[in-house]
Amino acid sequence: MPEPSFEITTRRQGAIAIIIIDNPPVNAMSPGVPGGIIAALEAANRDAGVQAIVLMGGGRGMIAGADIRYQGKAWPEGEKRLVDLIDHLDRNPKPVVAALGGAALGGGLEIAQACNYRLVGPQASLGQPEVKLGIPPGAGGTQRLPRLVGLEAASEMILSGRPAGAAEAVRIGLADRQLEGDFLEGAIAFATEIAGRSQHPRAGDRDVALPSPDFFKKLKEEMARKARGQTAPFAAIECLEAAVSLPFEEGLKREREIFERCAVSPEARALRHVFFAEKAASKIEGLPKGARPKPVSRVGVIGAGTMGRGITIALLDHGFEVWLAERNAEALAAGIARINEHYEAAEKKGRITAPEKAERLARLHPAVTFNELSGADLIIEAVFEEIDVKRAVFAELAGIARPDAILATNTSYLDVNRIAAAAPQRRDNILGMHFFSPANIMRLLEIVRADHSSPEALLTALDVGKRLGKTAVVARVCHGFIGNRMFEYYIREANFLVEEGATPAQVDKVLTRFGMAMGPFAVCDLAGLDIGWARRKALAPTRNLSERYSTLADRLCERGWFGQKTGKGFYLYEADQRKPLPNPDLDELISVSADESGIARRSITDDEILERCLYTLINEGANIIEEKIAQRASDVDVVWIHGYGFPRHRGGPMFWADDVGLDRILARIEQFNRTHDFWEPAPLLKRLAGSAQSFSSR
Ligand code: ZOZ
Ligand code: NAD
Repeated sequence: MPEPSFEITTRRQGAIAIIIIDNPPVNAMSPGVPGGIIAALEAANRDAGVQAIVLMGGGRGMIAGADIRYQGKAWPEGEKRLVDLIDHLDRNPKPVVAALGGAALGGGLEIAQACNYRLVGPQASLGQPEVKLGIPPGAGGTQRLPRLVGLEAASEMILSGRPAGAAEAVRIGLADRQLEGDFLEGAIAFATEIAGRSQHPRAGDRDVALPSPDFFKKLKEEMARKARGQTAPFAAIECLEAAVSLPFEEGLKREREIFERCAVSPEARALRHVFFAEKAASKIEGLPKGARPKPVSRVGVIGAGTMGRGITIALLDHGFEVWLAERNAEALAAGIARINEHYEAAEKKGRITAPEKAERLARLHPAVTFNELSGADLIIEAVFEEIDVKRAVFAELAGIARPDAILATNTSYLDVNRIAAAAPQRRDNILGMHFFSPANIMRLLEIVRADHSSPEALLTALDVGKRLGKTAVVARVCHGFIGNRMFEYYIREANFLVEEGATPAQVDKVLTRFGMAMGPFAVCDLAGLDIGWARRKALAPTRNLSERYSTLADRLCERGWFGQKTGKGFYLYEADQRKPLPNPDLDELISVSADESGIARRSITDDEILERCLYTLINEGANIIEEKIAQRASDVDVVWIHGYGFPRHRGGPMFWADDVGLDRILARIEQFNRTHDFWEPAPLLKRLAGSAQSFSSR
């Protein structure tokens, strides 16, 4: 861990001492910082000329809370902690004003709550995001926040982790005032105004009222639905109950006990891992120091199908100017009409206003020919998943696009190097930008680094992804990149299990109970079974015939059962309904498929389902890491959390594998391999398990 280099400085203006916390980049409470602030407070208390103290973050004005790198780890012996600072603030003899110009999160907001007054600047963002890290607030947040803003508002903030902006903070009583103009001057003026008062408010002196007798019961029911499988939200509710049932000091003690229990939980470790994994994902190895993204404001999108429309909406929602092209005028008009419908519906639901809708649509330009894309900084292709169609599009673009424009393909599986080779003179500026469906909603963006993709092209794609609010992960070229390549093994295993005796409903139940957003069969029905069928047919000539293959999904497609879109797939769907019902005709197909493969069907345990579906995922993840398709094991975790609904609180498949133990996973895979003879353990998994290492070391 790098040595923290922080500075706590005190300035004086008249009777006001201003303590500034500088611990770049986010002014977290690293070792030394709480102690430094306590020392500065004590010095200001000793100074007879000081009547009030302003406490604020330096730089962008943040106080980002605890240093997450130290959570769950030993704190340096003898070093003051965040809670010591908060205890100190709570009984500081001179009034303290927290001046919050930027984010005050977690422990940062708890510091502010222990101050007598809170001021916010227009950029302030005040939140208790701890449940997102698997812990309840642990430095008084669950006891002080309800006393400041009421139990309802406090519960909402603590259980959702959603930060409040400046205006909301003032409205709910979390902040005393929003400052306009010079922030420091405003804070000093406020401190001067309150300095002479004989009494200063203290959160702990207030009472907490219970909004209704069944308030906590309802909250627990709501969390049981929203936070399936997680413990931190329930721990936070326990703390909030203490705020109502116990005196303030007792409540603080109770909160601390609960916090300490949670800080070392598997959930907290997993969520901390994901926090840092997401930050790491945006770092590309081996780029020259001076490389910079190119500016992008005008984007061309080719193909107005499912993905092209979603990508266009995402771009319009985030301020880009978009030229949308299709293969003919009808397809273009149909695509534009669907985008209009999307915004109409969004307006009707109150998600956007009429002027916002008009402004977004004004930035959408139908491009009747590709020539109209000649001014674009970036062009994203989302045409049919056929290599020749895509290569023809890129060859045509080569003669039209600006020489420095970045050209991206949204292909799900195809070889981006072959696509780039269709425009060889531009191959440096070509890469994959693999969005997930629905592209305006799903957070994952796989950036596919082709052999010749330049640093600028990669950084531009990353920058655009960030501006779209996506979590981007860089992958190298292979069939299906990181996510879809692993998904194929996962689905294949789910099909094998059904052939052997499980039901789709049983498989889906086991995986959703584990925490997956949806089960594999429900996902296939949603995506459309025809998509996988088309790919299997295309790959049939090169398929290794010695490998086990389930014909089940093909049989469904042969009957025209494509899932939700046809009302029938692994499940049955009533008109306009998404609720999966049992498909009574499925059993027969399963039997035929099993008979043909010579499989005697048996009863399969939930444990076997979970192990086989997830271990095959992990096994392929290991191959992807070994082949350097993913830069690091944690990138695989980020892909699965943001693209495939893997439960965040389990840290992603590779983190979870480390937790289960790689030796155990290897032993089970070897056992399955003997029984079913279908997949080989990955060499990397064998090596790591054999040397008691983990994926986290990669
Ligand atoms: O970084 C954004 C953010 O939201 N950070 C997380 C803030 C958060 O979750 N704070 C709560 C922490 S938990 C807590 O405070 C409660 C607690 O433990 C109570 C303890 C009680 C003890 C009881 C004992 C019995 C933020 C909005 C702040 C800034 O966003 P930006 O987009 O401007 O910057 P990023 O996200 O790119 O971050 C820049 C670098 O800073 C690192 N970082 C951020 N927050 C951190 C942190 N490192 C340590 N601790 C934090 N809290 C971040 O990883 C990134 O690092 P690099 O290396 O990638 O540059
Ligand atoms: P789609 O069939 O819904 O849309 C493709 C569109 O491209 C059609 O509107 C078609 O008219 C248009 N088109 C075809 N050839 C064209 C050409 N030469 N010039 C201009 N337009 C042309 O397909 P989709 O689901 O949107 O998939 C598009 C791409 O995105 C594929 O590469 C696919 O693998 C990928 N993708 C799809 C999903 C998904 O879930 N649907 C997810 C991620 C990536």
